[in-house]
Amino acid sequence: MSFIQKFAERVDTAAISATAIPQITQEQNFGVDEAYAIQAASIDRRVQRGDPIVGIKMGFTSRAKMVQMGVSDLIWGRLTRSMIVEDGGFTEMSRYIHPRAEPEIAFLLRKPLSGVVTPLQALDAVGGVACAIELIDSRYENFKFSLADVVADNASSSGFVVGTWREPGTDLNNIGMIMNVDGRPVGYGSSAAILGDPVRALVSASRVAGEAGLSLEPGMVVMAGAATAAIALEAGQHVRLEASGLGFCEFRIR
Ligand code: OOG
Ligand code: MG
Repeated sequence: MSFIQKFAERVDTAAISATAIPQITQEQNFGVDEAYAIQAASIDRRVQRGDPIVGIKMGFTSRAKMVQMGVSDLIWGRLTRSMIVEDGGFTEMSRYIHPRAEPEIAFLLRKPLSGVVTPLQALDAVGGVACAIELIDSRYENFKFSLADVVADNASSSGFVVGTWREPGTDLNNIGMIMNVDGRPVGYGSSAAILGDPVRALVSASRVAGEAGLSLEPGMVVMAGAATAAIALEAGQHVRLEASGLGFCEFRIR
Protein backbone atom coordinates (compact mmCIF):
# COMPACT_ATOMS: atom_id res chain seq x y z
CA MET A 1 0.00 0.00 0.00
CA SER A 2 1.36 3.45 -0.90
CA PHE A 3 1.78 6.06 1.83
CA ILE A 4 -0.99 8.05 0.10
CA GLN A 5 -3.45 5.18 0.67
CA LYS A 6 -2.13 4.50 4.15
CA PHE A 7 -2.66 8.08 5.31
CA ALA A 8 -5.96 8.40 3.41
CA GLU A 9 -7.25 5.47 5.44
CA ARG A 10 -5.80 6.99 8.63
CA VAL A 11 -7.59 10.36 8.28
CA ASP A 12 -10.78 8.70 7.05
CA THR A 13 -10.90 6.36 10.06
CA ALA A 14 -10.13 9.26 12.43
CA ALA A 15 -13.03 11.22 10.90
CA ILE A 16 -15.63 8.46 11.03
CA SER A 17 -14.66 7.36 14.52
CA ALA A 18 -14.21 10.96 15.83
CA THR A 19 -10.83 10.01 17.27
CA ALA A 20 -7.86 12.39 17.31
CA ILE A 21 -4.60 11.23 15.70
CA PRO A 22 -1.01 12.57 15.82
CA GLN A 23 0.02 14.79 12.89
CA ILE A 24 0.82 12.47 9.99
CA THR A 25 3.76 14.64 8.80
CA GLN A 26 5.49 13.72 12.09
CA GLU A 27 5.58 10.15 10.86
CA GLN A 28 6.58 10.93 7.27
CA ASN A 29 7.32 14.25 5.66
CA PHE A 30 5.47 15.03 2.42
CA GLY A 31 4.51 18.06 0.37
CA VAL A 32 1.26 19.82 -0.44
CA ASP A 33 0.73 17.94 -3.72
CA GLU A 34 0.91 14.62 -1.89
CA ALA A 35 -1.38 16.06 0.79
CA TYR A 36 -4.05 16.77 -1.85
CA ALA A 37 -3.61 13.24 -3.17
CA ILE A 38 -4.24 11.92 0.37
CA GLN A 39 -7.32 14.15 0.66
CA ALA A 40 -8.65 12.93 -2.71
CA ALA A 41 -8.07 9.28 -1.74
CA SER A 42 -9.70 9.69 1.69
CA ILE A 43 -12.78 11.38 0.21
CA ASP A 44 -12.90 8.70 -2.45
CA ARG A 45 -13.38 6.16 0.36
CA ARG A 46 -16.43 8.13 1.48
CA VAL A 47 -17.78 8.35 -2.06
CA GLN A 48 -17.39 4.55 -2.31
CA ARG A 49 -19.53 4.29 0.83
CA GLY A 50 -22.32 6.20 -0.93
CA ASP A 51 -21.53 9.71 0.31
CA PRO A 52 -21.13 11.84 -2.84
CA ILE A 53 -19.29 15.16 -3.24
CA VAL A 54 -21.73 18.08 -3.08
CA GLY A 55 -19.27 20.97 -3.32
CA ILE A 56 -15.99 22.38 -2.09
CA LYS A 57 -14.82 24.67 0.71
CA MET A 58 -12.08 27.25 0.66
CA GLY A 59 -9.94 27.83 3.74
CA PHE A 60 -7.57 30.49 5.03
CA THR A 61 -9.17 33.13 2.82
CA SER A 62 -9.12 35.67 5.69
CA ARG A 63 -6.28 37.07 7.79
CA ALA A 64 -8.20 36.28 10.97
CA LYS A 65 -8.09 32.56 10.13
CA MET A 66 -4.45 32.59 8.98
CA VAL A 67 -3.44 34.27 12.24
CA GLN A 68 -5.55 31.88 14.36
CA MET A 69 -4.02 28.76 12.83
CA GLY A 70 -0.56 30.03 11.84
CA VAL A 71 -0.97 28.97 8.21
CA SER A 72 -0.90 31.54 5.42
CA ASP A 73 -1.66 29.57 2.24
CA LEU A 74 -5.11 29.26 0.77
CA ILE A 75 -6.37 25.66 1.02
CA TRP A 76 -9.48 23.78 -0.08
CA GLY A 77 -11.42 20.66 0.75
CA ARG A 78 -14.34 18.60 -0.47
CA LEU A 79 -17.89 18.73 0.93
CA THR A 80 -19.86 15.49 0.96
CA ARG A 81 -23.56 14.88 1.48
CA SER A 82 -23.23 13.45 5.00
CA MET A 83 -21.67 16.76 6.11
CA ILE A 84 -24.90 18.69 5.54
CA VAL A 85 -26.46 19.96 8.77
CA GLU A 86 -30.00 21.21 8.29
CA ASP A 87 -30.56 24.93 8.90
CA GLY A 88 -32.40 25.14 12.23
CA GLY A 89 -31.57 21.49 12.93
CA PHE A 90 -29.33 19.48 15.23
CA THR A 91 -25.94 17.85 14.99
CA GLU A 92 -24.53 15.34 17.48
CA MET A 93 -21.42 16.14 19.55
CA SER A 94 -20.46 12.44 19.32
CA ARG A 95 -19.69 12.98 15.61
CA TYR A 96 -16.83 15.37 16.45
CA ILE A 97 -13.55 15.52 18.35
CA HIS A 98 -13.28 19.26 19.15
CA PRO A 99 -15.61 21.09 16.76
CA ARG A 100 -15.44 24.78 15.93
CA ALA A 101 -17.89 26.98 14.01
CA GLU A 102 -17.06 29.59 11.39
CA PRO A 103 -19.17 32.33 9.75
CA GLU A 104 -19.07 31.95 5.98
CA ILE A 105 -20.74 32.84 2.68
CA ALA A 106 -21.93 30.03 0.37
CA PHE A 107 -22.54 30.00 -3.38
CA LEU A 108 -24.93 27.64 -5.17
CA LEU A 109 -23.89 26.88 -8.75
CA ARG A 110 -26.38 26.88 -11.60
CA LYS A 111 -23.75 26.27 -14.31
CA PRO A 112 -20.55 24.21 -14.39
CA LEU A 113 -17.48 26.10 -13.16
CA SER A 114 -13.87 25.07 -13.62
CA GLY A 115 -10.51 26.63 -14.40
CA VAL A 116 -9.33 30.21 -14.60
CA VAL A 117 -12.27 32.64 -14.73
CA THR A 118 -12.91 36.33 -14.07
CA PRO A 119 -15.13 37.36 -11.14
CA LEU A 120 -17.91 38.15 -13.66
CA GLN A 121 -17.66 34.70 -15.23
CA ALA A 122 -17.67 33.10 -11.79
CA LEU A 123 -20.76 35.07 -10.76
CA ASP A 124 -22.51 34.09 -13.97
CA ALA A 125 -22.33 30.47 -12.79
CA VAL A 126 -24.04 31.32 -9.48
CA GLY A 127 -27.72 30.63 -8.91
CA GLY A 128 -27.90 31.62 -5.25
CA VAL A 129 -25.94 33.05 -2.33
CA ALA A 130 -26.49 32.47 1.37
CA CYS A 131 -24.90 32.90 4.75
CA ALA A 132 -23.46 29.66 6.07
CA ILE A 133 -21.69 28.13 9.05
CA GLU A 134 -18.89 25.66 8.58
CA LEU A 135 -18.19 23.09 11.29
CA ILE A 136 -14.49 22.32 11.32
CA ASP A 137 -13.02 19.52 13.40
CA SER A 138 -9.35 18.84 12.80
CA ARG A 139 -8.65 15.15 13.18
CA TYR A 140 -5.27 16.06 14.72
CA GLU A 141 -4.64 16.21 18.46
CA ASN A 142 -5.02 19.69 19.94
CA PHE A 143 -6.21 21.07 16.56
CA LYS A 144 -2.50 21.45 15.63
CA PHE A 145 -1.18 20.80 12.14
CA SER A 146 1.18 21.82 9.35
CA LEU A 147 -0.10 22.96 5.95
CA ALA A 148 0.35 19.44 4.49
CA ASP A 149 -1.40 17.86 7.51
CA VAL A 150 -4.51 20.03 7.24
CA VAL A 151 -4.77 19.62 3.48
CA ALA A 152 -4.61 15.82 3.85
CA ASP A 153 -7.33 16.08 6.50
CA ASN A 154 -9.81 17.64 4.06
CA ALA A 155 -9.01 21.15 5.36
CA SER A 156 -10.57 20.22 8.75
CA SER A 157 -14.05 20.26 7.25
CA SER A 158 -16.71 18.21 9.01
CA GLY A 159 -20.07 19.85 8.45
CA PHE A 160 -21.90 22.86 7.07
CA VAL A 161 -25.19 24.69 7.49
CA VAL A 162 -26.55 26.91 4.72
CA GLY A 163 -29.22 29.58 5.19
CA THR A 164 -31.97 30.38 2.70
CA TRP A 165 -30.61 30.91 -0.81
CA ARG A 166 -31.01 34.48 -2.14
CA GLU A 167 -30.79 35.95 -5.61
CA PRO A 168 -27.13 36.29 -6.57
CA GLY A 169 -27.54 40.05 -7.27
CA THR A 170 -26.79 40.84 -3.61
CA ASP A 171 -23.50 42.75 -3.18
CA LEU A 172 -21.29 40.49 -1.09
CA ASN A 173 -18.28 42.65 -0.37
CA ASN A 174 -19.47 44.12 2.92
CA ILE A 175 -21.92 41.81 4.64
CA GLY A 176 -21.85 42.34 8.42
CA MET A 177 -21.62 38.95 10.14
CA ILE A 178 -22.43 38.29 13.80
CA MET A 179 -21.93 34.87 15.38
CA ASN A 180 -24.14 34.19 18.38
CA VAL A 181 -23.85 31.33 20.84
CA ASP A 182 -26.87 30.81 23.09
CA GLY A 183 -28.12 34.27 22.15
CA ARG A 184 -24.87 36.06 22.99
CA PRO A 185 -22.74 37.64 20.28
CA VAL A 186 -19.31 35.98 20.33
CA GLY A 187 -17.77 37.11 17.06
CA TYR A 188 -18.12 39.95 14.57
CA GLY A 189 -16.81 40.31 11.08
CA SER A 190 -17.41 41.51 7.57
CA SER A 191 -17.44 39.47 4.39
CA ALA A 192 -14.80 41.97 3.20
CA ALA A 193 -12.38 39.97 5.37
CA ILE A 194 -12.74 37.11 2.85
CA LEU A 195 -10.12 38.07 0.24
CA GLY A 196 -11.68 41.57 0.06
CA ASP A 197 -14.78 40.04 -1.56
CA PRO A 198 -16.02 36.42 -1.24
CA VAL A 199 -16.42 36.31 -5.03
CA ARG A 200 -12.62 36.04 -5.15
CA ALA A 201 -12.89 32.83 -3.11
CA LEU A 202 -15.25 31.52 -5.80
CA VAL A 203 -12.73 32.46 -8.51
CA SER A 204 -10.05 30.57 -6.54
CA ALA A 205 -12.39 27.60 -6.09
CA SER A 206 -12.86 27.41 -9.84
CA ARG A 207 -9.11 27.50 -10.42
CA VAL A 208 -8.16 24.89 -7.80
CA ALA A 209 -10.98 22.58 -8.87
CA GLY A 210 -9.77 22.88 -12.47
CA GLU A 211 -6.20 22.07 -11.42
CA ALA A 212 -7.44 19.02 -9.52
CA GLY A 213 -9.49 17.81 -12.50
CA LEU A 214 -12.66 18.27 -10.49
CA SER A 215 -15.53 19.99 -12.22
CA LEU A 216 -17.91 21.99 -10.08
CA GLU A 217 -21.37 21.07 -11.32
CA PRO A 218 -24.76 22.81 -11.19
CA GLY A 219 -26.30 22.23 -7.75
CA MET A 220 -22.91 22.15 -6.02
CA VAL A 221 -22.04 24.48 -3.15
CA VAL A 222 -18.86 26.53 -2.73
CA MET A 223 -18.00 27.80 0.76
CA ALA A 224 -15.88 30.97 0.66
CA GLY A 225 -14.00 30.56 3.97
CA ALA A 226 -14.45 32.15 7.36
CA ALA A 227 -14.63 35.89 7.92
CA THR A 228 -13.47 35.60 11.56
CA ALA A 229 -11.56 33.18 13.77
CA ALA A 230 -13.42 29.93 14.50
CA ILE A 231 -15.37 29.48 17.74
CA ALA A 232 -14.92 26.33 19.87
CA LEU A 233 -18.20 24.50 20.52
CA GLU A 234 -19.65 22.58 23.44
CA ALA A 235 -22.59 20.19 23.57
CA GLY A 236 -25.91 21.87 24.22
CA GLN A 237 -25.05 25.10 22.42
CA HIS A 238 -27.20 26.96 19.93
CA VAL A 239 -25.14 28.63 17.22
CA ARG A 240 -26.65 31.31 15.01
CA LEU A 241 -25.08 33.47 12.32
CA GLU A 242 -26.74 36.76 11.39
CA ALA A 243 -25.58 38.26 8.11
CA SER A 244 -26.80 41.67 6.96
CA GLY A 245 -28.88 41.30 3.80
CA LEU A 246 -28.57 37.50 3.84
CA GLY A 247 -30.71 36.69 6.87
CA PHE A 248 -29.46 34.05 9.28
CA CYS A 249 -28.71 30.36 9.70
CA GLU A 250 -28.45 28.28 12.84
CA PHE A 251 -28.09 24.84 14.42
CA ARG A 252 -27.86 23.16 17.81
CA ILE A 253 -25.22 20.70 18.93
CA ARG A 254 -26.41 18.04 21.38
C1 OOG B 1 -8.58 24.82 8.59
C2 OOG B 1 -9.84 25.22 7.87
C3 OOG B 1 -9.91 26.70 7.58
C4 OOG B 1 -11.53 28.55 6.85
O1 OOG B 1 -12.71 28.87 6.65
O2 OOG B 1 -10.61 29.38 6.83
C5 OOG B 1 -11.26 27.12 7.12
C6 OOG B 1 -8.66 25.02 10.09
O3 OOG B 1 -8.68 26.16 10.55
O4 OOG B 1 -8.68 24.00 10.81
O5 OOG B 1 -12.18 26.34 6.99
MG1 MG C 1 -14.11 27.29 6.84
